[in-house]
Amino acid sequence: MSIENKTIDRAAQEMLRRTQADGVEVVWDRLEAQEPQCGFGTLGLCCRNCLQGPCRINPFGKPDRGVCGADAHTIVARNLLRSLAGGAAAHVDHAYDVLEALKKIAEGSAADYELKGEEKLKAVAAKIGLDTANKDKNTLAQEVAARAYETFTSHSSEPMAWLKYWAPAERIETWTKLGVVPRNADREIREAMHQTTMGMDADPVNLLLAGIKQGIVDGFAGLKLATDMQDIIFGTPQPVTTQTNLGVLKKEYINVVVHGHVPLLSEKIVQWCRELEEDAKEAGAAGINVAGICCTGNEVLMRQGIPSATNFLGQELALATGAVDLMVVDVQCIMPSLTNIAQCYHGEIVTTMPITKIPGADHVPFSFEEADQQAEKIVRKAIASFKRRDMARVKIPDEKADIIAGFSTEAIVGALSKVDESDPLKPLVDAIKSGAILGAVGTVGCNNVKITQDLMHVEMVKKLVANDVLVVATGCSAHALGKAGLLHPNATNEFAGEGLKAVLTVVGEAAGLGGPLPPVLHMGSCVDNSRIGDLLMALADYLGVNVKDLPVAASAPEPQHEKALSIGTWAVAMGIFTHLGLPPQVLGSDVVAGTLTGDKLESLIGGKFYVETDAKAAVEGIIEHIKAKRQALGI
Ligand code: BF8
Ligand code: SF4
Repeated sequence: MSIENKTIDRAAQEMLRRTQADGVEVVWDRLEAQEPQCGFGTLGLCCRNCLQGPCRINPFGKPDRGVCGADAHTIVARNLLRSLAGGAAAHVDHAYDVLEALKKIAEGSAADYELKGEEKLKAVAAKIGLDTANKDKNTLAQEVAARAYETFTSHSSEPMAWLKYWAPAERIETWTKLGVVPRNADREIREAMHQTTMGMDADPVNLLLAGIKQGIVDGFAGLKLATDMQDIIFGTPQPVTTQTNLGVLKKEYINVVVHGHVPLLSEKIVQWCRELEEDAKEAGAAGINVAGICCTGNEVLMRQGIPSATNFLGQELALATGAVDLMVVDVQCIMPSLTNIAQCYHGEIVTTMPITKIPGADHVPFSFEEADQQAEKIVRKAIASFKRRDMARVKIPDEKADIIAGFSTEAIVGALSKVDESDPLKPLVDAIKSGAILGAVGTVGCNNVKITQDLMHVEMVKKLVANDVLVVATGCSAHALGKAGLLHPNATNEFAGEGLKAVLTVVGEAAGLGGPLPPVLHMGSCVDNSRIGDLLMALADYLGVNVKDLPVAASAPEPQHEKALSIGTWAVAMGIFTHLGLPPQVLGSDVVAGTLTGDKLESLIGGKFYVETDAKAAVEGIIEHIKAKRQALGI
């Protein structure tokens, strides 16, 4: 495969030429070594859920059952449910960590942090029915944390706490009818594991309903809870300008890269990189430069304007610059190969979490109680590592793009309020009604090595905005769009349709940008997809309709992680038409694939999956859906 077919990112292409010349193996090489990938696995038709297996089903004949008698539909549905539980578990565990942090900070046992998001704290407390008057922030935060913990500790059959507070009544009613309302996040994930063990559920439709429940668990006990807690601890993002791509690394500086997902550590690393600036200079560097990768990169980008180095598929290539002195990781989406690449080019890999260790990496255990001490230790390691760097081997691609990020729901409403202070959503809703904005699409999710890096994200979004569709983005999609210049106001003039351009210009100028807003609003990390949910719920509320009736869609053009599947399932459960640019491993069962993409699911829940691997066709399908929703609304 040519380098141009591996990635459209010019910085990544340059680094790939380097790794190829040096004979250093990276993710694309490992995919090639795996090919042809197992056909049974690709279709979801293998099962190793008990020791009588592994069993595999022949899609064209015999055997058509596993040893225990499970058929293709059971096996495919069971495998999918396990993946969805995996995705939900990742986000819920992340949320639980930041909830625990909030509690400790509020109680004073994590003294290295202070609560910066007082406004958010009050807004959340009011929404969940707490009396906010005359309480200091730490007392109020303890009360919020206690309520949030009920999401995990309730033993009743009531809807899960964080869902009960935030989900629209219409959704709870719909989910209740389908029997998919989660009660307790941990219990539901446990139940999914139980339900998929040998000799349990064999009914594919029942298993799929359980999968939808996992999506709802993820959306409320994962995404929403994590975002709320993080905003209370670190503040709600507001627009920031910064840069993205490997060109943000600086040769003369000590380069520290934060990678992973949870901002508890990365925020501290950013702080300590600033505090140890003088020590860095003493070591001969011009200073310390921090850059982010993946979603923890998005978190510090959104709140601190820290530049982002690259997205998922570029993580090894950042090390191939030879300029990364230290990469510190927390959880999720971290390639175990990083230590090999660092050995070839330079740089120390530091793991920090007890459930994410990598052989060859240095492990510095992270805790909220001693966060400053540990962050300082890690940054000092970076300074020591810089002294070992071979400057002759540093090769930083001269590629970076200017971006605006930080569009939390609050920031978007804030910008709109500059157009209409008393009724901020009105300008947006009017633009949608008049057709100046046809609809909105959230492009989210990953890179996947099976798809040319960033290509599907960028191609789809250029076509969407040209058709007057407003795009909001998170996760690695936002990184991809940033690298391609789409998170900058110039892209509005270059790519947006006339209607969209006019609206973005009015709002951008009113908000003091001196020009349009970018055509793509960067709303944050993957857990920040909850911000998109909040915005949609607010819009639906304003219009007096349900989220499922809005002219909107979601798209994960290049999904790779189980989290992308569980987020997508949450979107479908919210009633959203959800595009995937690559089919999940379910094609071995027409019952499963057909149900997930079928009209029956849409009639029951309002949303469904739409799989299309071609960018142009995918955009056509999405626009057709948006137009049908507009027609149904009579606009
Ligand atoms: O949580 S988009 S590759 S980094 S899983 Fe991973 Fe996918 Fe990137 Fe963020 Ni989300
Ligand atoms: Fe085979 Fe059934 Fe065991 Fe799966 S659960 S490995 S299909 S015997």
